[in-house]
Amino acid sequence: MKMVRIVQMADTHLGYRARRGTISKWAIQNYSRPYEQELYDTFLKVMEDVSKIKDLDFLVHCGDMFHHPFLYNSYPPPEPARRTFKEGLEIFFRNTNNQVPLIYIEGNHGIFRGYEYTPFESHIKEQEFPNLHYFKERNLITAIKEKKPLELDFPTKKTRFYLFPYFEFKGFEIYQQQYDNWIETQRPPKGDGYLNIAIAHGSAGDDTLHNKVNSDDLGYDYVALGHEHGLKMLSKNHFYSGSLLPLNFKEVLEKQGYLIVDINPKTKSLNIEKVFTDELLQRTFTIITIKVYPNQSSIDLRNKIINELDCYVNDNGFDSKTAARLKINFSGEITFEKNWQINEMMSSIRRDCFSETEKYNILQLLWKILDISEDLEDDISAGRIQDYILEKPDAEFKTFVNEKLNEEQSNFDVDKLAQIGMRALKKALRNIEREKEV
Ligand SMILES: [Mn+2]
Repeated sequence: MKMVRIVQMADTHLGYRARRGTISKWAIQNYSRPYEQELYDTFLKVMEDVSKIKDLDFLVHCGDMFHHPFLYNSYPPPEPARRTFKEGLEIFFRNTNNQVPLIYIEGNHGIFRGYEYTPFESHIKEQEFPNLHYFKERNLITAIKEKKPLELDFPTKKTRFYLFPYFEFKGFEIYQQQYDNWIETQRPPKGDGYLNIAIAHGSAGDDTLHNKVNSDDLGYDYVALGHEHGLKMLSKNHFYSGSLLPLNFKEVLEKQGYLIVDINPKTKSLNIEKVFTDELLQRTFTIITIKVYPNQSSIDLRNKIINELDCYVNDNGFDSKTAARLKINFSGEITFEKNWQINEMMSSIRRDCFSETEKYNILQLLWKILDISEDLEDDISAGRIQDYILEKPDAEFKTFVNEKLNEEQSNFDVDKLAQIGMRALKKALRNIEREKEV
């Protein structure tokens, strides 16, 4: 029995540039920054490699092709990002002779909010790529309005895709209800011999993935996910492929890559091969830990830091292709004075590194000061904050709302209001957690 073979990739974030604490150097003068260029190179290599995979039936990209625009930043992707994207498509379709469909759903990055026009459309014409199947937020909204599924059928391969472009359906009650109703149209028919595959951009972690997609509720044979940047298995048939390379220091601790998914159309059994593209990284991208002691002299501490950075001294000096991205975590017992001293010292060391480009091969140098005493009290997890501030946030909030409404003698649905309040609280707690993550 011939397997159906799908390659899953996601979160390419073309146009991403490492900014904070980076040296002011280009990869190509006035064109691309060093890490930005490395992402382009990696993407093109991956498109080349993937297009040569034998017996490939589908290439699926689960969203966030471009990094910009994002949220309230409405700048389009930089020109090199759009060029790279187009080149990637050309490589793929040329090498596959236009025979392999590329299915793309939009994520939360690289979209002009509130506009129907997308960066995809601003750079390529759909008719140039007859086997590109592109689903944007607008397609989803139309499907919801018309109460129709958003799906793509390939009868000759007996394979059907259900598309879930990114959508903040939880932002407003009215959306959530409509989405809840609509999602039932995304339930595959039973026993028609098709493989049913979902493609979604979102995550349960930030409430952007519907519970029915996150679970086995709808009975898909495979769920290809984007949004989380680490390659990971969520369940036996739910996978994030992750980005191609880590973008920030948090992501350095994860793996990234793409997945070659083989599905047996009869038994629906899966065989999943992970291809780790983070191993293609040309530069050191790492977190260094330095322990600080209470009565350590500043000369001693300075030497320790310089010692670490000496690993990145290069005979040829700065090289945009291999220059390191470094973050130093200072831990130990750090007094207020020491804290100030470290900041001062690191600023001057970074200045030196960045001005001695004939010596240091460093692209980015960041630091973070973790105080031991802070570590002890730093567990601002949702659970903890609820413990400290409110014992039973929902009940106490309900009492509070009830009292207020009684005072005003107004007549609202207390349960509804309490629900809204709890949602606001949870959102606030998530924001606290996110701020911690840098
Ligand atoms: Mn995303």
